[in-house]
Amino acid sequence: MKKIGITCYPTVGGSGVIATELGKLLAEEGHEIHFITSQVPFRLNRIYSNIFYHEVEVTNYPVFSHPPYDLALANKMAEVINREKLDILHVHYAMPHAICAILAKQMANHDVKIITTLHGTDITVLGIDSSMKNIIKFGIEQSDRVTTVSKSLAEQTKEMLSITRGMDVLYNFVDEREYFRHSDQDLKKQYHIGQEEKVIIHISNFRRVKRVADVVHAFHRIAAEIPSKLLLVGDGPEFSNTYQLVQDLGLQDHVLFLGKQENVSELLSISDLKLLLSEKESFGLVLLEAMACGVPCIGTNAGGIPEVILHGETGYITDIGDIEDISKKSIEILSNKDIWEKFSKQSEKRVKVEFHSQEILKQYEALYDKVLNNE
Ligand code: GMT
Repeated sequence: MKKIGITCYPTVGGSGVIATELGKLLAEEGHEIHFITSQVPFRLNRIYSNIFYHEVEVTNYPVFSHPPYDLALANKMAEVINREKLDILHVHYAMPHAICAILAKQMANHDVKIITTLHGTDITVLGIDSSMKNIIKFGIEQSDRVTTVSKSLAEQTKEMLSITRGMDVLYNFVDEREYFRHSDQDLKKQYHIGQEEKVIIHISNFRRVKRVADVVHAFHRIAAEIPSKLLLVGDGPEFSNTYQLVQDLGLQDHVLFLGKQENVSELLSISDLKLLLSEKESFGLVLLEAMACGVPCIGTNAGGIPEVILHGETGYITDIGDIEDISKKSIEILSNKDIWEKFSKQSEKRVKVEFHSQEILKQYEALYDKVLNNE
């Protein structure tokens, strides 16, 4: 049994999901888990006797122009390392969590190993910002171990920040108890979608990098050929522009804006195709969620997406922004029952074989053993 501290952004998409689900799986294996975050992670939805939560409280005095979250976090980390005698502090995101962990390690009087998992945005967005580059590099170099969620992210990190140290690639995973194809098709009726209509789904935080407009443009062409509906799940900065585009293209009766949703496996289970057309995507956890529910995916040739979708086996990879190719390939999958069934089955199988949660859990546990044995 190990004592493991976990810090993540508790409300942010994929990285928060992976950090919390990993904490839950580790707790189920008997480890003692201490979440050190600003809010209870949103996926921590039940009581575990060996999961503890330590809230980072940020006090804002009038003399500070910005609340000192980073320092409050480092202080809390040091407090928890000392009091709970943590073996490992596993932080998700270099910025600022790895930096805070390094500071906390220096403040604490109990030895702890720091593991940093890179999820993407701190490298692909902040890594370009010269005011941040050096501190991100410092966080990566000073961590005891660094993991990335795809080979592509490891390569990009090395290239952009001139990192020479080794990094382990540990892929995203899903909880198979939640993500499987539910057979109840009643939801389709509830959304007034005809049984014969095809359902295309996109799930994201509607950031610019997700290129949701491409999803709508591709759907415009698909809907001209195949009776279908588009489910847009999530919310974010590009929501209003997307809404306007749907009106401008006259697609309002075919596009359902569902906002943020919790039980996406039920929505995925009524879906026939998933589109993720991002220009930056270190892995694409939403693809794995779809594949686990037997949904073929079309994704762009960006970041780690080609490590998740096998072109011509579980779905297709297209060039970023190539609407013609995306719609052509979508129509092929949706109109050919044999192709759809083959891709659907192979997607489910791929998730079970390559990304099984127990397998990824084993890889993290092996990494913890190595770091504690100074290997
Ligand atoms: O995709 C986002 O904008 C959210 C972001 C996050 O920080 O939670 O997701 C990142 O981490 C996920 C979990 O490792 C990956 O599956 C996503 O691909 C990655 N997002 C990007 O690289 C844009």
